[in-house]
Order: sequence, then C-alpha cells, then structure tokens
Amino acid sequence: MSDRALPYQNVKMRLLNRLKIIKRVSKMNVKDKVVLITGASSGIGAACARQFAKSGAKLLLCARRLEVLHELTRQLKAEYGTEIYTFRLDIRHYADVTEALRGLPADWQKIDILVNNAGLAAGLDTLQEGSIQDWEEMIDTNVKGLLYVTREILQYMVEKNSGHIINIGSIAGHYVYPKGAVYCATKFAVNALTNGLRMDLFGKKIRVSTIDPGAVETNFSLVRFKGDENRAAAVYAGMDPLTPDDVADAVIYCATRPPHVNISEIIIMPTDQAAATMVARKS
Ligand code: NDP
Ligand code: 8X3
Repeated sequence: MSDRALPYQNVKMRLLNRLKIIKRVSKMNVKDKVVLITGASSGIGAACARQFAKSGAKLLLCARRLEVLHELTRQLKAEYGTEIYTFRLDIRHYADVTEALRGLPADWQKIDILVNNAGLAAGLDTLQEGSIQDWEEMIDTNVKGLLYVTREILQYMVEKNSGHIINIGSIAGHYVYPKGAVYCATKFAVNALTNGLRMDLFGKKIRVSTIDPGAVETNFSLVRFKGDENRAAAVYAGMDPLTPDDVADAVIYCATRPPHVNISEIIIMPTDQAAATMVARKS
C-alpha cells in the first residue's frame, strides 16, 4: 500500500470500529419477533402480552382458559393491531404440549422469545399436612410443564442459533418460608433449571434469564387459597404490592438488551417487602 493510501485506510478502520460499537449498543427490537407466553390469561402473563403487543411483537398466547385468552386477544388487536395466535394448553401434559406446539402454523413455529410464566401455588401447609394433589399440581406445572415447553421450543432456537428464554421464578426460589416448602422447591428448581440451561447452551447465541418477583397482586393468592377471597386479600392488605406491569417491565427490559447482553436474573420486590414473610403493613 502506498503512503498516500494510509490516511484513507485509517478513516475506513475508524468507521468500521464505530459501526461495530453502534451494533453492540443497539437495543434488541422486538417488533415482529414471535413471542410465546404461557399462562397469558391472567396476571403477569397478561401484562407481558400487553407490553410485547405495544412493542410490536407477534404473540403466541396460551393457557387453559381459552375464552379469557380470546377476550385479551380481542383487546390487544383493537388497541395495537397485534398479530396474535391463541391456543388452549395445559402445560402439565407432555403429549398436549408437543401436539399443540408442533401443530402451530409454520410461521408461528419460529419462536424468538419464550416467556415461561404459567405457574401457581396450591395451598399453604406444613409438609406433614400438605395435600398430595396440591404438590403434584405445583410440581407438574411449575417444573415439569416449564421443562416440556422449553425443550420443545429449544429445538428451533438451537437450529437457528438465536432466541431468548425468560423464566418467571420467584423470591420463593431464593428463600424458603414456613408452609411454603413445596412451592418454594418448585421455584428453587426454576432457578436451577435457568442456570443449568444457560450452561447447556454455552457458546450459543441463546439468552436465558429469570425474573424473580416478591408479592405481585394477581389471581395468585386466590388460586393458592382456592377461591377464598378474604384470605387472598389479606396477603396484600396494608401494603403496596408489585403490579403485573412492574414484572412485565422487567421482562421487556431483558428482552430488549443488545444481543450480546444476557440479563441472568432480576429479583424484584415491593418496597414494603424485605423477605417472603417480612412485609411492612399500614395498620
Ligand atoms: P395468576 O394466577 O394471575 O396467573 C397464572 C397463569 O398461569 C394463568 O394465566 C393460568 O391460566 C396459568 N396456568 C396455571 N396453570 C396452568 C397450566 N397447567 N397450564 C397452562 N397455564 C396454566 O398468577 P400470576 O400472574 O401471579 O403468576 C404467574 C407466574 O408468576 C407464576 O409462575 C407464579 O409462580 C409467578 N410468581 C407470582 C408471584 C405473585 O406474587 N403473584 C410472585 C412471584 C412469582 P389458566 O388458569 O387459564 O390456565
Ligand atoms: C410468589 C411470592 O412470596 O408468595 O412466588 O412465594 S411468595
């Protein structure tokens, strides 16, 4: 190369470096990304659906209550013009998960982001008094169901070497509280599965995150106490709990980081809560 060509070469290098930096700091745009949200019929899942819809994503929404999903779909389509494909799914049944996901129209099978949100607590009991049925429901949904959906979606993500799995864990995955051992064990499992999956995907361009909230006011407590409204209301009485949107904000934050950034874990608590059983209440 002649000496006269050198300054041009330097300018070109500087421009290329600048472009690389711009590419690295650019937020991930979720517009037109296909996002699958489990348990989208209520609470945190429904809030995630709304926020992804607002961001222009294409939504795959599932839960057991199809009529509730249809109403949410109608609202989101009217408000944001979102493309949405809705289907009934009970994630506890492996055969149903594979049939539903493999049966999706071809374009909808190209899932970019999976939000593993479906889950529940059933009962609040000591282990010596706990109901086997409650334990099975929690373990089958929160652990096995999450695994079934994840494994199915991963086939495609691994093939195209991109994607993002966002699990909804809980502070119950970090601290055990009395009478909550089985629910906590399922959320400890979600924590372990999140970290293990990140290791199993080592070297691939697939991100794995967990969002671990404290008390969020949803149907969670109503479900836990099997429709006992007074008991459910007491969980949030005299405090300011998180809203489903607070959690959805964290999910969107993870999903929109530049592709080289993986937010491994966000623990998000109400200011009024310091630990699962430590809640500051106005009397
Ligand atoms: P909700 O009860 O409001 O929502 C739970 C969602 O999960 C519903 O859409 C429900 O839909 C779905 N779901 C439950 N079982 C199944 C199943 N077998 N198959 C498919 N979908 C199912 O509670 P939240 O929004 O609070 O809960 C969402 C997640 O957040 C859960 O994993 C929960 O453990 C976690 N979490 C909640 C906290 C809270 O304080 N609320 C705190 C920390 C974590 P449908 O009944 O129609 O199937
Ligand atoms: C739900 C929050 O504290 O009831 O995961 O376990 S807690």
